[in-house]
Amino acid sequence: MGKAFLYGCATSAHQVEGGNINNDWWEFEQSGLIFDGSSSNPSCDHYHRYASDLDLLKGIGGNAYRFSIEWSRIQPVSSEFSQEEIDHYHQVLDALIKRGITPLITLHHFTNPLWLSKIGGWANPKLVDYFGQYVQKVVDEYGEKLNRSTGQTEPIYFVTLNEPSVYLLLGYLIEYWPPQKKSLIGLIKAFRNMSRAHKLAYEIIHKKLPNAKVSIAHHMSVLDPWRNNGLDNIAAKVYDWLWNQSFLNQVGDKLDYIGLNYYTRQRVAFPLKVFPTPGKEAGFAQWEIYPEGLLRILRRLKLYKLPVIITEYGMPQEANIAPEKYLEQGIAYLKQAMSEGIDVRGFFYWSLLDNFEWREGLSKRFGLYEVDYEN
Ligand code: IFM
Repeated sequence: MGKAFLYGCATSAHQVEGGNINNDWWEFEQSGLIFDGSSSNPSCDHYHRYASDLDLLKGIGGNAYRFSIEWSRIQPVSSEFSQEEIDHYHQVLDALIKRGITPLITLHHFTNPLWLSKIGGWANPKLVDYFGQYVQKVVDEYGEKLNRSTGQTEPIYFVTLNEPSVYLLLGYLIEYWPPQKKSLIGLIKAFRNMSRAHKLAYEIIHKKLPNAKVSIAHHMSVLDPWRNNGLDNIAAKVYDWLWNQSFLNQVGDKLDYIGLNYYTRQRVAFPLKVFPTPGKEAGFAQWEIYPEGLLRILRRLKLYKLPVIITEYGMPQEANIAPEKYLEQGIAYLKQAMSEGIDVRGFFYWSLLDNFEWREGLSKRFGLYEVDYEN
């Protein structure tokens, strides 16, 4: 892994860019399903303002930026890649390199090109090969530039899939996000196809870029039993395995590091009831503010004997604690983990800017920088 500790912020294309009208989320937004009636267009207009946004990151001392390439931009239809959009991300990479900011590139952050959702999305095994073709295109297009910028000695960082377990739960079990399914069979198929897609992408990236470091951004929560009794303990262990471990273990042999997205702790009661600690529900997401959970999760990850990059850490703004306090506490726990010998190589705050918080819309804010959407 690289010499410098990666220290920066994360965003995702659909949440910040504006104008992503060829994916399944845009279609979902058009059906009036966003709670505050907002939409992802233009959001922060990062598509046009990325350079000044990167100056903001640089201005607070960031040396790394996690962002995603929007698949539906560069491959708007199955038979065609858009050179214009490919060039856009060339420009974003140039802007990062010019500022001395290390990119960490996410290849899939929840959105799918419409032409893929129309053929059944991730439940369709064809997605694995399509994802492979897209990843091949990305490394063919940007590989040389990335290699040159690292002098072929420093790593080139990739996240293949952002939070597959969140995607699978919300999209295939509780009908909260597209594709709004409630199907255990669909979920199992999508789980399998996503893990196969990660493994294929891992091989494709390494073949082209031997210096690459590839992982997923895995959402993990502390899951404590509600009461200290046998049944709640068993329920917590079962849910912990499903939520925190199943996908990670499935792809564990094809990870160069663990990308960890950490936000909160939840309680688990028998038979499988999951809820925030009563009285500690904070902000719209009802997430308990529990920064020490970061240390607890990092200690657990020692088991995998892989370096860790914290690919997201953040909190909703109305959670009754100042974000700078929450950030300070997170960094203190991170330092504690490192002093215990846990190999953490980077920390990305979610998020650089307020942005489109999926079904909760623009009014739910996570940014270090506040965005005035009217201007
Ligand atoms: O906004 C999301 C992001 O897309 C994935 N991780 C959690 C964030 C906050 O909910």
